[in-house]
Parts: sequence; structure tokens; C-alpha cells
Amino acid sequence: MSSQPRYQPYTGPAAGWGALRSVTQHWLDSKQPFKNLRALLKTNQNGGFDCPGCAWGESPESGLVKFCENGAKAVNWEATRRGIGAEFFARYSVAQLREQSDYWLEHQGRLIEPLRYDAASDRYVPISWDAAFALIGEVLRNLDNPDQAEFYTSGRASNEAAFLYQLFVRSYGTNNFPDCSNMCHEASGVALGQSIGVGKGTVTFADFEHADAIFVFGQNPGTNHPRMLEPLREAVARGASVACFNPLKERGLERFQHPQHPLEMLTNESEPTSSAYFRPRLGGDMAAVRGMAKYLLQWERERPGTVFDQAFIAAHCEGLEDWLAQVEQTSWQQIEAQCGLPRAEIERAARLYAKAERVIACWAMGITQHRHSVATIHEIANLMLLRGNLGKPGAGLCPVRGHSNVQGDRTMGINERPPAFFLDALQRRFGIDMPRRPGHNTVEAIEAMLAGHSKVFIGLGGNFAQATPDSPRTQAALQQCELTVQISTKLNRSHLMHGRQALILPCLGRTDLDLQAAGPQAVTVEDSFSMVHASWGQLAPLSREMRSEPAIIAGIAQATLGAQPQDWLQLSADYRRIRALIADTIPGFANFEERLAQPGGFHLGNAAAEYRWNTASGKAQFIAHALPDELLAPQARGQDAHLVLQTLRSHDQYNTTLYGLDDRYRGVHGMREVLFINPQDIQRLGLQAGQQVDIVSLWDDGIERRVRGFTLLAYDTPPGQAAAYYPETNPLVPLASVGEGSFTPTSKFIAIRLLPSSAVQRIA
Ligand SMILES: Nc1nc2c(c(=O)[nH]1)N[C@H]1C(S)=C(S)[C@@H](COP(=O)(O)OP(=O)(O)OC[C@H]3O[C@@H](n4cnc5c(=O)[nH]c(N)nc54)[C@H](O)[C@@H]3O)O[C@H]1N2
Ligand SMILES: Nc1nc2c(c(=O)[nH]1)N[C@H]1C(S)=C(S)[C@@H](COP(=O)(O)OP(=O)(O)OC[C@H]3O[C@@H](n4cnc5c(=O)[nH]c(N)nc54)[C@H](O)[C@@H]3O)O[C@H]1N2
Ligand SMILES: [Mo]
Repeated sequence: MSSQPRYQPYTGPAAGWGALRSVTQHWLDSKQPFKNLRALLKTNQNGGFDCPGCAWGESPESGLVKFCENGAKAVNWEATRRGIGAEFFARYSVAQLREQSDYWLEHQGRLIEPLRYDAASDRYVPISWDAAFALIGEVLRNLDNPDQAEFYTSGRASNEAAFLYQLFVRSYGTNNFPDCSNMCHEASGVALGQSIGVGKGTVTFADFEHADAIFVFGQNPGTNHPRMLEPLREAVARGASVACFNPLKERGLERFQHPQHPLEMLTNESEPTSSAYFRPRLGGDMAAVRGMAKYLLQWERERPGTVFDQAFIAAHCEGLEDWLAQVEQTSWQQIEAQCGLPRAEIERAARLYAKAERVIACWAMGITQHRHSVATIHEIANLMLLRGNLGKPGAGLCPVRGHSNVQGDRTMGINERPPAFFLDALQRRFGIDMPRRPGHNTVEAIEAMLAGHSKVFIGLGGNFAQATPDSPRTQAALQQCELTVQISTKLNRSHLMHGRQALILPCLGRTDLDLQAAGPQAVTVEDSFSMVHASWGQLAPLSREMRSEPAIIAGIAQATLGAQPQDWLQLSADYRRIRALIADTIPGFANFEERLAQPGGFHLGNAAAEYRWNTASGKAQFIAHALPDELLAPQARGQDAHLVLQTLRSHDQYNTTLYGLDDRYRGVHGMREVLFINPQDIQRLGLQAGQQVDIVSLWDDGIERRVRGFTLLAYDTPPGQAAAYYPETNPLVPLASVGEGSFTPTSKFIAIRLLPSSAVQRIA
């Protein structure tokens, strides 16, 4: 569905007719429009499947079928009737496939049979499942030690798959669990764990109906969590305020038209979603929140007892004085310079916050992918504690998760630094020692493969070669491996940047009917609000040679460890057996099977929301940091950066999966290699809109990081700050440029220079 390259500002509201038109196109393109419609109607309903799109939750009471444009695209992408197997791979060598675009690769269809890389012909050729499992088992058993293997997880894996995977990997002997979360909400987990003792959000869906104010920091829900627009719109309609912090004016945050609301669509009217829109500089949110706190402190001093929730603070918190001392010390000059918002704007944000009795703070990648993300989230938590905005209805902290089960995967133990209580529980239940050494996160895994210390890479979903930073180095790291194994639904670059030996293992997705020895199986997932529910696949799989993720993991485990500490094949024959083990070992899952029968699933509970503080001090902790002296990393200083770059998602992609080449709300059509840049910057740098440039990132390790031939698009972004799409710009993100305490690549803050392009002009 690629259109001619075109750049034309979008004037309609978000969602609405434009969304419907787009969904219809994608249905027709998948070659099975009617079947998919039926499948979609079961999305997020009891007895249907969980949407494989984002991790936004659903009101358990609502009987309505909820779907959104991008959920429809995700379903449709998975449920295509196109498949690729032996014939396809006989036609193309791996070298030829590497020449193709990411869009083309995934567009070929679902992977339908297991494949092994054949070096002699440079092609993938069929292999039996048993032979594939035997190969993995043999290579794993022959490593010098289990820490030489890396076990990646992407956040679509179900609870059952994730639990089985971590049990296998730990029984094998390592905690090497790099996962997509390391590149995503890691900072949220780390910071909230320190502030409130739980690394998860404290709100539920119902809280959005009771909030007086909702703050949305660094998030673009119109594209990435479209179903979130509805509670935002409802909040505005009932007089609550929605305050957005984003350097870009994102369409979905400004105006919204409900695709299921016929009257609004007929009249083409749309309601505002946002009552205040603040545009900080990239990485400026901590300073903005610090400024808000400065006002609150001033007002509390003027009228003691009216601004801070002194009763809540006295009963539950520690560290207030230290933090307020920091707030006092921070100068307005530094605050204004760092966030780029004038004092009057910060005062307005502070007033919106102070006059609301119940506030929810939401955030996503605009907050978590910076060097000082952990400190920024501490600051947001501090602000919320100041007025007791936690645990009461309509208030709380809400990191809005990405992948549909990324939160569940962590709960199941996909964690390179597992807490001792978790390992103790596994040890008790299974009677074997669990490894206690911390394992590798994503960046450490890449470093270990690059250094030749790690020799095996197994990916449970995802697209490691493209989603990670510093692409040429990551890809070299994979290529140095002894064995790479990708458990996947569709062909992507990670299959082509393979080790000396390589396997592609085709798996079922969320929408596929999952038939095991004991009959059709459900899997379970956990959403951003800690609601756990079942998901039943509906569509007949494209081929008998595709297997479920639990079945594949069980096969690998049995071939590596034999039936130890469990008979793996028995477990994957009936997922209720896996759920019984989860119930035995993971807090919150007692009577798992029975509670799944409740409509909408069940809530795992959240200690912080119940005022139980599992922090070091046993209290909710105000954590005091000075603002960073400079946002630029020391390695990028003194090199005369032209701009700072953030990398983000278009409206037509799911992470590295490209549904199409358009970005409707930003007015971009048929192209992705573009740089959104302020017109003043274009002029300042002596360039012209529409011109092509190479982008070079600045880092003092002597490596040139460059992408070529990006078209300049004049865009309303703050001066000095540019934006471009991920993953095309991942070669620019230095591997060593990570968040303090989170190890998350700083994908939203990269110092760059622009050079006139060396590439051939492609569009006029
Ligand atoms: N359709 C679709 N849905 C998705 C995904 C997808 O790719 N496609 N991905 C899923 C995943 S894994 C995730 S993690 C989420 C991602 O959801 P988002 O976090 O919404 O994703 P991004 O596109 O990275 O958008 C980041 C937003 O933050 C803003 N921003 C960047 N830097 C800053 C900053 O310093 N401060 C502030 N205040 N704002 C900033 C950007 O302008 C942009 O609007 O979505 C999930 N849902
Ligand atoms: N520069 C930059 N880099 C980023 C980001 C950014 O904002 N900027 N965002 C980061 C974030 S938030 C994330 S979460 C990561 C995402 O990193 P990943 O999760 O690794 O990447 P995805 O693109 O979601 O993975 C897509 C692939 O997953 C496979 N797949 C899809 N569904 C299934 C399934 O049900 N089972 C299995 N086994 N495989 C499946 C398909 O083969 C598909 O090609 O990227 C990170 N990288
Ligand atoms: Mo993510």
C-alpha cells in the first residue's frame, strides 16, 4: 500500500473517517477481508483473542467490542493468508533477501515451516522440528558455560510461553534475559520500584473515569494507544483537564473523532482531547516538573496546609525535606533553559495540577528513552506523592506499556536481575538450584556477542537486529554467533543477520487457533493495569508445520535437558499445567484457572495502591536528584552538534514492522527516510526543505555512525530539535549511550550533524 512520496499537512481530526479508510485498505490487502472482520470482532471479548497491538486495557464491565485502527492493522497483519516456505526460500538467497526493504520482507506473509540455514547455497532450507530441536540442544549442551547463550524475549509472548521459557533457561543455568523491555519501559520499572516499591502502574481502567486531571508526558496515543483517546476525550467532556507534554503537536492529542461514533463522523466534528498542551524541549520534562514543584512549594508556604497533602505525607512518605531542599536550590534560570518553557507556562501546569483533587500521570517513550529517565520518573512520582495522588480512586501513576504482554512477561520472570524471592520460589517448587548471577540486558548481550563471549542467540519473537541500537554493530554481533535461532511469525532482518548456523522456527500468533493434545488452548496476558485475562486464538493456522510458542520452547527444553526438572512435553500438551506452576510460584496467581473464568479476567493487585510500601525504607520515597548539568552526554559534547534527534513511530508501523509507508497525522505519505526539522534550522544550516542530507551522530569513540539520503521536511518542532523514524535511524544510536540506572538506549536524544547527501536523489 505504498503511495507516491508526498508531504501535505493533515487537517482532519485523529481517528474518524481517515482511520476507517485506512483500516479498510489494510483488510482488502490481506486477501481475506471477511474472515478478519469476524476475527476482529472477537478482539478483547471473553472467548476471543487479546489484541496483539498495544498493552492498553479495557473496562471489564464494558460489553462493547472495542477496536481501533491500529489494533485492526495488527490483527490483519498477523491473520494474512499469504505464507512463505521452502519454495520461497529456494527462490531467494539470503544475500538477495538482504537487499530487500524491511517493508518487503514482512509483507511476504507468514512463516509456515521450520528452516535451517544452508551455507553452501546461502539459502534457508526445510528442516524437521525434531532435527531443529536436536541441533539447539547439542549446541547449548556443548557451550563452556550457560552464560555464553542469550535468550531474548519480545513482549508479545504469552504468560505461559514466558514462564516456560524462563524456567527452561534458568534450569539450563543462566539469567541472560535481554528483552524488549530493556529498550522500552525499563526506567519506569527501576524508578517506580525505588519510589513506591512496585515497578508497575498503580491505576486501573476505572480510575480514568474519576480523575480531575490527566497528565500525559512523552506519549503519542493517537498512534500507539488509540483506545486511550476515548477515556481522554470523556475526561475533557466531563470537565476534567488533560495536560499534554510533547515537543511535537501530535494530532491525536489535540483533537479526536471516535470511529464508533456515527453522529460525530457524519458531521465531521471532533472534540478536543487536550485542555492544555505544553511543548518542552527534548529531555526537558524533569525540569518542567521541577518547576511545577517549585510553585507548589511557594503556594504551600503562602497558605500552609492547603497545597501539600500533609496527612498522606506524614503517614506514608519519607525524604520530603531533602527533595524540597533540591527544589529550592534549583534555579529558575536552569529550569527554563532546560525545559524551554517560560515560567508562566510552568505556573499554568502547576495550577492545573494543584486544583485537581485526583490526578493520573501517564507517560511512555518520550520519558523513558533518555539518559536521565530514571531521575525524571522519580521526579514525576515526587510530584504525585506531594498531593497524595496515589491509591485513591481517580489518581495514580500510569506508565503506558508498549507490547501487548510486555508487563506479563516481566511478571513471569523474564528479568535478567530476578529478585531473590522469585528464585527461591522456583527452587522450592522444582527442587533444583537456580542461577543467582545477574544476567545480560539487551545492551550487555550485544556487547557480550561482539566480544565473542556469547555464542548462541535465541529470540522468542521480536526483531533484535533492527530494534536495537547501533545497527551495524548489533548485526555483526549476531553474525559472529555459533548459532542463532529466531522463533517468529514473519520474516525480518534478524533472520538474515544470522550466526554460523541458524534456524527459523515459525510460530502461531495470538489470532491463531492453538490446538494441543488436550484440545484448543487459551493463553493469558497482563495489560498495563495489571489485569490478567485469557486469549483464545480463532483462525485456523496457515500450515500444520507451525507450532505454538509453548510447544516450541518445550521441544527445545526437552532436547537440551531431557524431562528435567519437568516433563516439558507434558506441560505444553495442556497449558492448564503451566498455569498450575505459575499459581504455585508467582505471587498474585493463586487459583489462577478459576479466576480466569471471571468476565474480563482478574486484577493482580498493586501493593503501592494499597499503601503497602515494599521500598528500602518501608515508605513511599521522595527521591532527590539535581537536574542534569547538561542534557548532552559527555561523549557527545564539544563536537558542535547541529541538532538533537528523537526517533519515533509513524502511524503505519508496529515497531520494526511496517504496515505501510504513510504517517497520516504528520502529513507524510509514501516515504520514511525523512527528517522533521524546524524551518529556522533549515535556514540556519544553509539547507533547503526537500533537500536530502546524510545524518551523522556525535560520539567520541571514533566510529562513524551515518544514515544516508534523508529528506528534510519543514515541521513544527522546537528549534534545534529534530525527529525521524525508528528503526531507520537506529544506526545512529551509540550502543554506549544508555540511561543511568536503566541501560535503555537514549533513542529520544541523539546529537547529530547534517551533511549534504551523498545519496542519489529519489524524489523531486
Ligand atoms: N500502532 C502502534 N502501536 C504501538 C507501537 C507501534 O509501533 N505502533 N509500539 C508499541 C510499543 S512497544 C510502545 S513502547 C509504545 C510506544 O508509544 P509512544 O511512547 O507513544 O511511542 P513513540 O512514537 O516513541 O512516541 C514518543 C512520543 O514522545 C514524544 N517525545 C519524544 N521525546 C520527548 C521528550 O523528551 N519529552 C516529551 N514530553 N515528549 C517526548 C514524541 O514527540 C512522541 O510523540 O506503543 C506501543 N503501541
Ligand atoms: N531508535 C529506537 N529504537 C527502539 C525504539 C525507539 O523508540 N527508537 N523503541 C524500542 C521499544 S519501545 C521496543 S518495545 C523495541 C521492540 O523490539 P522487538 O519487540 O524486538 O521488535 P518488534 O518490531 O516488535 O518485532 C517484530 C517481529 O516480531 C515477530 N512477531 C510478531 N508477533 C509475534 C508473535 O506472536 N510471536 C513471535 N514469536 N514472534 C512474533 C515478527 O517476526 C516480527 O517481525 O524496540 C526498541 N527500539
Ligand atoms: Mo516498547
